[in-house]
Amino acid sequence: MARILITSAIPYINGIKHLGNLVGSQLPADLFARYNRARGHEVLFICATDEHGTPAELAAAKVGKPVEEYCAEMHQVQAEIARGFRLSFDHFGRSSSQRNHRLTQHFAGRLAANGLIEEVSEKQVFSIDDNRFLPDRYITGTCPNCGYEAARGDQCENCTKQLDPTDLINPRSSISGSTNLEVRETKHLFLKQRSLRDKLEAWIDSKTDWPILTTSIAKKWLNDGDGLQDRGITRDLHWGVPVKNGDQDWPGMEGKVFYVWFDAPIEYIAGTAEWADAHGYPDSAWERWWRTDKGAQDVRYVQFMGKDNVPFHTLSFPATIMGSGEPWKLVDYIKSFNYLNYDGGQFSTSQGRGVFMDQALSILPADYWRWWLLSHAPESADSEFTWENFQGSVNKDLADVLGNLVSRVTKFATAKFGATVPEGGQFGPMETALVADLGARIADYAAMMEAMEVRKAAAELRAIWVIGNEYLQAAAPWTVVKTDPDQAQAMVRLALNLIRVYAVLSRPFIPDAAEAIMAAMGSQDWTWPDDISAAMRVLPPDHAFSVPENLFRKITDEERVDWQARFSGVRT
Ligand code: B3M
Ligand code: ZN
Repeated sequence: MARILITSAIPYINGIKHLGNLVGSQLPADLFARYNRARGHEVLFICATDEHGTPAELAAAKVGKPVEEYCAEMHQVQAEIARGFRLSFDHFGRSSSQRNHRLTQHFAGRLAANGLIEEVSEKQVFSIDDNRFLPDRYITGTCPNCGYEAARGDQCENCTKQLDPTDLINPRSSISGSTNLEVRETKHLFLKQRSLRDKLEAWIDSKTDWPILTTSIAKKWLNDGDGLQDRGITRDLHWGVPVKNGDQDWPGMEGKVFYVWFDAPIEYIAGTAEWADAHGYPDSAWERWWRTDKGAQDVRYVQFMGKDNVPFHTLSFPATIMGSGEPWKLVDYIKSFNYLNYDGGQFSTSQGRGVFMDQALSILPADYWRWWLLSHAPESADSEFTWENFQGSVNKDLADVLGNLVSRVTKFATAKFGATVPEGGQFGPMETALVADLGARIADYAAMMEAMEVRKAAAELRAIWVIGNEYLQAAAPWTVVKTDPDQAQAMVRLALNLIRVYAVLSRPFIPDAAEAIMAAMGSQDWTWPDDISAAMRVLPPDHAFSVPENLFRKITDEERVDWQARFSGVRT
């Protein structure tokens, strides 16, 4: 039994995530967690909401709520939707927790003690009417290059020129529109990542088994242009982790907070501590996952994220960990994803384009989405959601292949032999061949799951469903029953056992359907079919089963057209 720590990138608090966010981190992480639990490993799966930063402050202001209250509410909303998608987090924490405050301050203190923090004075735009410093992208003005009037302080959207806020003509605050701005001097802490560059490079080079998507992004940031830059880890904001050196005040840093990307990954650790607190466990319970001096040397730690998050996880967060000089666990494997596009364009949170997690659940059960998203995960390249493709996959894979097999077998068996597993006959050559084929395919499926090849694993699972259908087609118990009822009984007995095995194998992808199938089989035996011959005899003669109701329904053309229209515009 191995010990596996799994984290998913923690979603921002402001707003509900779309399906592209889901398939790029939380959902494949859940698949991997469920698979490893099914194999009997000790799994800890941690996620959280990422609550700090200007977007959270502004979203709260927009709805007229104190930011603490807004975050508490949105955390509940996101937790509820995660439950709806059956994301099996052991803990869904909050980066605003006291645990994260203390750990973030602790790490900053360690980095300072190790000479890795520099205090830098900068000039930044201050909005007198908003009474705050403005991050570059919250300053709007006319582009000096193309004359576009709504250019942002970091970049002009129109001509793509990178800008400095002081380049803008007629600059104004994007928050209030106020032009009452001035440039003020402010002091910030910088993490001297540059001095950790060689160590980081050696570490990344040692990860020869990582996906190319992950290492290529890391390498690009290590080597491009001037190479790895030192990084400001504090901000002039009100909402965040107050800047402290461990539990001591940091002179000159009063009223400032840590940058959201400094504290967010630390929440992986803090979230694990929150998990222990929630269960009343001592600190040793979470430290054995994170401290290599306290048990975590045996842990395999895997992270899941979209490609835009890779630099922070391959460079910045490891720099924090390494720079602390303490024996914290570094990630062992980073599974990253490309983007999922939506019907000819991009999903966009800011523009409300695409299907969002709450909307998805309001029209169809979680399993339908889980199956489509995972079987089309954007691994080797970006992938695209279209309603036609979604309808096709759900109707074929789930309804025609899996659902149809289950209902056909259980209905036929009930009609001919009653609602218990029939006892007659012996397995013949056809059954022996199926069992052998299954054994080989289950091994392939397991290998793909272990390698986190999500699409290939889905394809293997589908192939396992298909060979069951092919067997039934060839064996044709509904014909055989007329001439050799004993033989038909043996076929049905095998098929019922096959259905239970399908429940076990399919559960990481489609947990609700798998549980419904298992319940219909009158079993709770979720043992992985390592010994496939034995697995095909788990339901003995006379064992009672039932016909599961409405496992999957088909998506009609009418629905498809309706949804396509409904989700074509912009969410308000
Ligand atoms: N919240 C960005 C995102 O949701 C960010 C991830 C943090 S992971 C520590 O894509
Ligand atoms: Zn421009």
